[in-house]
Amino acid sequence: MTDTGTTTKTSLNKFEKFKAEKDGLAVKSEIEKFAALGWEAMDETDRDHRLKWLGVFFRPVTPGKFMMRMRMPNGILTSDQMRVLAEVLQRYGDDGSADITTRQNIQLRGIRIEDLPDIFNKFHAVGLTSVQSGMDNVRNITGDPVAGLDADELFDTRDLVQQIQDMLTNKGEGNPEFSNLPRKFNIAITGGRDNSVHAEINDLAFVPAFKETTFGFNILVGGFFSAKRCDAAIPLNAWVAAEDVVAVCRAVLEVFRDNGSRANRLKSRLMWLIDEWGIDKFRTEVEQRLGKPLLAAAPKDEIDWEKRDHIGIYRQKQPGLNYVGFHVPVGRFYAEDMFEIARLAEVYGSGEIRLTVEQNIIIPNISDGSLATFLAEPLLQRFSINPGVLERSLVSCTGAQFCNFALIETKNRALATIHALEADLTFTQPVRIHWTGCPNSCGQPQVADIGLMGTKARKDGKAVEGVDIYMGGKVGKDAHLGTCAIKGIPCEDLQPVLQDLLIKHFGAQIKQEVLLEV
Ligand code: SRM
Ligand code: SF4
Repeated sequence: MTDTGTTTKTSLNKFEKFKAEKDGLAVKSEIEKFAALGWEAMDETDRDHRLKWLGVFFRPVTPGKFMMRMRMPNGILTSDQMRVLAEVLQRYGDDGSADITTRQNIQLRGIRIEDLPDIFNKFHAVGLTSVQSGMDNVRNITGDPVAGLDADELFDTRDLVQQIQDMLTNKGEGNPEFSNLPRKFNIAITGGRDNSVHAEINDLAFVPAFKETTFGFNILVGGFFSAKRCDAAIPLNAWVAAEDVVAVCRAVLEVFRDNGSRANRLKSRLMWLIDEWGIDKFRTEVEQRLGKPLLAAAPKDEIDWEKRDHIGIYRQKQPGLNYVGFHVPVGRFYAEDMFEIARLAEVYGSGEIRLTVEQNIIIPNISDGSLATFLAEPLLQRFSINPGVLERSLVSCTGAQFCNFALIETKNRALATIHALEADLTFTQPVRIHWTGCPNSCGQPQVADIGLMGTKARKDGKAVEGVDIYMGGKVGKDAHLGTCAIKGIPCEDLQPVLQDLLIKHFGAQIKQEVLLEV
């Protein structure tokens, strides 16, 4: 690997140094050894960092109880796979929970190191992988959650997403070619008209566009959020046919791998390299790796719909079949829910389960005739197809319960706050509220109507948990990022501030009965 960017060998950051000493993927062959040793006796760099190459995250907040981040290409899994995830969690009782993530993915919690060999065997048996899902790797690749179901889609993203994942991970076995990037990397492909993957916040995104009459994708590059800087992706001024998407992913990643800065981790994401070179040089380098010129971008893309949330009952393009999206509050669920979801998908659908970037679930292929019985299932009383206006689009990152970067608790607070607001207000329009526990922005506050980012605030001379409030995020057609509008509101004072914003900017009204009480 070359290092032709601004970096020299002597200025490698500490992550680069430990990667140079031993590649992250090397721990794959040491799992039995770690399991026998136990987490306390393990080498700290293997435990705290390299295990993330296998999707296993040491949690300083719950030492000894690890988090596992899976890969769910296009956010799709089978009922057998969901059942295996549930079986893994079941063993951990109250310690075991799972989260649907903002990248259409699942994370498991409570995992013990001694169980890893057995867990990996179970994953292997049903075609699941967690490889290269953390650290300096490509994250879960997102695609349209209703790919292959939506009558209006322009392209079914499923196969392409799987092909890219297979290329990057050597079919889930681990691929050293792409396991030592300068930093994390996000890829999204959308084939529908509503940009359901938030293309603009990915390092590399493919959005549908016709070149004259031929279908393909315009390419966007460099989108990212970090504590230091957030940017929407910019056009590469390139259009690619579907059959060249995998090769373009490879070319872009090779350019990033070999030229991205390995000195300052705060300036290592792809956009920093694009800044340094300019988009024209970056494009030329990608063409060289690709071995052929890229065609100029199509003059317009086909993202011309408002974003859908997929909650509710929708007809599929296949006659007589429906997909049903239900809301999983802040994406949190447990082993018994997962067994139940697997059962419902098998009994009523085709055994397929889908996840959305809004941390919700879709079960497709439910026949008209079985819809009524499906909707009467007890699970759907808790995971509603018709949740409250604010709850419906609530998104939250992990926060202080499990994440040591967090400045505040998020998931429970997010739910309590919107329930209190829903109790007092009536709404005439949807309002998307996103919570994130720190400036890393995993909960994507910049894409929300109202984004809440954890911070330390001051109240009565004391440091308390607080939020910075972001406004103006727009998703779907003409997506753009919201910006910080109000800083440092103590969490305990947040509800009246949110109530005011909802009334002033989103047409909410105080309920008559609440007014009468006052
Ligand atoms: Fe994230 C680091 C959770 C999506 C930006 N993110 C972390 C860690 C691994 C930090 C840690 O070790 O504790 C968090 C694990 C907490 C835990 O126990 O769950 C974490 N990120 C998450 C998830 C689970 C949030 C969620 O509740 O859904 C999401 C997992 C996605 C997945 O399946 O892979 C998640 N993270 C995101 C996103 C949103 C997205 O991809 O659309 C972002 C912003 C977009 C981006 O990356 O450009 C995001 N996470 C970060 C960053 C800042 C990256 C940077 O360049 O500085 C960090 C910190 C880092 O990498 O150094 C981070
Ligand atoms: Fe943790 Fe911060 Fe990401 Fe939330 S935004 S999961 S608190 S790193």
